[in-house]
Amino acid sequence: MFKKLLIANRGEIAVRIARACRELGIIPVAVYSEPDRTSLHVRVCDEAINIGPAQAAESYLSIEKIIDAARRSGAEAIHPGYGFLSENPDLADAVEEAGLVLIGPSAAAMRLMGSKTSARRVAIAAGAPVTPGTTSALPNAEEAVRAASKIGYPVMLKASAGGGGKGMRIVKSDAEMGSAFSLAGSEAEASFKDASVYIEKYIDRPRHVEVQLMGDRSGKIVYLGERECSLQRRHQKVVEECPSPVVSPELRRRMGETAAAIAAAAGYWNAGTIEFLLDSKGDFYFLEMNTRLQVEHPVTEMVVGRDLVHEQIKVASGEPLSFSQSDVVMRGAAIECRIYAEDPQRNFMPAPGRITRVETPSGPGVRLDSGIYEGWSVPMHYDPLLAKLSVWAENRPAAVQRLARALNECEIGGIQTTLPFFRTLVSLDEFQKADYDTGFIERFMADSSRGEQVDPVLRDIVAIASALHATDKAHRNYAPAAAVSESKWKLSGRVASRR
Ligand code: MV4
Repeated sequence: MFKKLLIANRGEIAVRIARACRELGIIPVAVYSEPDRTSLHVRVCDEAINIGPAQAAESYLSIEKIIDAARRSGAEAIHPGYGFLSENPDLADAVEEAGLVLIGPSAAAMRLMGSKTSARRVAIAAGAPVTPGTTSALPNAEEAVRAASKIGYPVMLKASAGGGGKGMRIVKSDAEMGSAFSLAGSEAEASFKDASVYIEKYIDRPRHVEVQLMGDRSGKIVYLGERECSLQRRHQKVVEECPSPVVSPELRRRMGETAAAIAAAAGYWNAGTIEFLLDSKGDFYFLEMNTRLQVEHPVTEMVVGRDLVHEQIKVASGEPLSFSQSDVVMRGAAIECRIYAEDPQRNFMPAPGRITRVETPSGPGVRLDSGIYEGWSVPMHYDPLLAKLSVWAENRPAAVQRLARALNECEIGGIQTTLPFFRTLVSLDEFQKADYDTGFIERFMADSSRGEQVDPVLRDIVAIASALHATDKAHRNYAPAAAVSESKWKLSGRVASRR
């Protein structure tokens, strides 16, 4: 096993990986950009290496700086987390070149699944259902019209290099194709430096259901159930659940076996996810593969009772998977909320700033993966994910109740967060009945009679309470000087009686 591991990431996921390192007896090494000098992930690691300025391109996205940091620290392995370099095959190549180990799949598997068109070819070869469409880029709009006539409108143009909904256009008729083709192409070029687009049949109001996989270097692949990720806003997941409330044991087995076959065809090892679209008839289609650990992995961990980061590290070091398909047992239900420094009342605008108060939820079935602390300032340079609140219970209704309880225990003061939005969301009939698709949040927020249920009064109360708390604490810190003749016991008794 590795003695030292470099975490090429920041925030809550870097803290999460450091925890796994501790549990495996591995020394975690942090990297940080200038504004992250005081970040939590730096505090929880044994060593921390400055890798440059705020701009990610010159720090967290610099392969050279990451490899150099690993060399200088003497780390033998690099965990890229999610985002940043996590799905960059050039990092995988550079890591190998440097004689280090990537906690991730091979560069070849990343390349194969990184292109949406080549991933579709792999899925088809594995016998997986894919949406009707092309498996290579279209040369021009005329070819797109020809392909659409075979598929039938509506269709979707997608960037071959895509992901995150960029370079994507719905096309409803021949007449729309010309402009949609050039718009999708230029958006793809701007986002991915690759203008190529392909075409797919459009699936109306799908659910997004993804299968978690783990594979080892011997080629063994195991699926660990699915996650329901349909609650999204502008292609950002907001809430994730395990299991999906709409997937039967039979459908789970079919999706799981399909996902494992796709990963096997790609020569995949490490944690990975196969995303599917699930239509209203219950048919599913391969969408894409994520060749990394995902943000929402905690809900799977809670339901299957296994630590995916432990497994990732063990598999990367050459150990076989510690369990088989028949060992995977799903129990209960888990739900995760992504707490962002964003203002739900202002169209989820990023809201960086100083955090003056943190009250963390706990108790039975509650897990908090956080990258913040009281007094820390959220930098404006990065994704504003602060923490993930996940709950587990015996069944979904109990998990929803527990989530409502845990959300009410949770306070983050000084900045706006998405917490008030979640408190409203859990109270909604549609959420309690799991009656939602990928368009639910946009429709809900656009409906002014409902979007305003995200309580602005509650928001102000939280702001006032935080300010009072900060003042009160400042006084308490100076109090001992005035109470110098009193015993600590009396003082603590007075504090207690004040509550
Ligand atoms: C689709 C689709 C409908 N039909 N493909 C969005 C992100 C990108 N990874 C793929 N996406 C979609 N692809 C076909 N053929 C609808 C979406 C989609 C979506 C998918 C999952 C979760 C949220 C979504 C929100 C809007 C559109």
